[in-house]
Amino acid sequence: MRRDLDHIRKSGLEYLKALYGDKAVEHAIDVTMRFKVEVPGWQVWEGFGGGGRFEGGGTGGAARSTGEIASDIGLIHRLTKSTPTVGLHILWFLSNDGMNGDYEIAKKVKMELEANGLSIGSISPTYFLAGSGDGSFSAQNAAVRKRYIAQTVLGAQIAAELGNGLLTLWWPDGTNYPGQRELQDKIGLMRDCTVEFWNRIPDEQKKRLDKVLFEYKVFEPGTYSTTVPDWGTARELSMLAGDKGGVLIDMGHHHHSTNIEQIVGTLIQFDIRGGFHFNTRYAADDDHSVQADYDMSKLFHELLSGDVVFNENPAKNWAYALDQMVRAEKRIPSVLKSVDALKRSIAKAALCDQEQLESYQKTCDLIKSNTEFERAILHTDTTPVVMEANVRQGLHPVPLTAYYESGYQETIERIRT
Ligand code: AFD
Ligand code: MN
Ligand code: MN
Repeated sequence: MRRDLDHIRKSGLEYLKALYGDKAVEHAIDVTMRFKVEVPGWQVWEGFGGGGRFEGGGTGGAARSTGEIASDIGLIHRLTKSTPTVGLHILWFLSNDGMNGDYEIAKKVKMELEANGLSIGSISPTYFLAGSGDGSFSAQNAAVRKRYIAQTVLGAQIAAELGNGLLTLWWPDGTNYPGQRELQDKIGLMRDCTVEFWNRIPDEQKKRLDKVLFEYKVFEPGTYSTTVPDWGTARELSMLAGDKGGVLIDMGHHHHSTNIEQIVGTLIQFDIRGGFHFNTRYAADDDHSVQADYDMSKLFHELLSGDVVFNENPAKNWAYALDQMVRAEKRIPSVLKSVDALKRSIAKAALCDQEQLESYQKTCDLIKSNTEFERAILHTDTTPVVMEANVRQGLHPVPLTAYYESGYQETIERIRT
């Protein structure tokens, strides 16, 4: 039965206005229309042998080239008006030999993206792949460290001159056994290489960089130790990158019980530049598409109340990107689902009656505070807000439906064999 989407949208908005008032609903619609999220190229990429970034055998239709990546994400942006930038991994997309990055290729990819209404987003040096068996910045072999430092300096140049000034750094460095390497040597080398790459970036490029975000991960691939395992280590390293250094929070990179919104609040209160890689993680890495769960809307409560999403000073705004890639799922639908989930979540946070909440907090009445917080951030279905935001932007109320009806998936599965 084809649902009457207009009736659902209009009656749903009436319900929400009864709950929160016209002004709050209009604010939530506005916030939902304005929110933008980067889609890194690997979200739609077939990867090595057609699967995830680490394995083969993925579903049909995944993009095989940067041109196809640009075409796929360009369609996602046309369907959502929420994904104008594309993140690029240097050795995956900007390299001829898988060992060194190539500025000329970056210029070509920039044109491919622009031809699809997109622009370059974050630049990620690739510290894994061939030659990183003993680590990258923490490798014992100076020639290995030198190669990765050079790639990072190139990444900064591409980010500054061709991109939006965003350089995002994640290292696989770690160990699998006690005694495999001296732990202090590894973090010491990481520190020294960070100082060296930052010193080698020309001042002109440093000025044009927006953020250099240091991503942490509690484990994987290292199972005994990870050299950058938490936000504290990431923060220490980021302070070596002058006033551009910050911390990148990847949802899937924490122990399950970690209170991530506490990390967000701390970074905001200490005025530390930040960014997100959004996904859902049930177990380990190779993260799944985003779900509009309580965690996600609690995060947006911190981000909106900390004014790091739509701050008038762009330097204060955090960088927002997806980071997911499960080989078993069709790529474009999983990204459209994630964009929808993020919009639902920010809309919940935007509906929260902060004034009422703070009045309860002042009385130290735990249940009143918690139930007021939950009213918007846990219990409210913001489908009508997202549908209205889409319709006002001239989009199909449900972009995923529009995609399925477009026939694009059948086409790419047919031609990308
Ligand atoms: C892996 C890492 C990290 C990184 C991503 C792209 O865990 O999340 O951001 O690959 O390099 O998922
Ligand atoms: Mn990540
Ligand atoms: Mn990850």
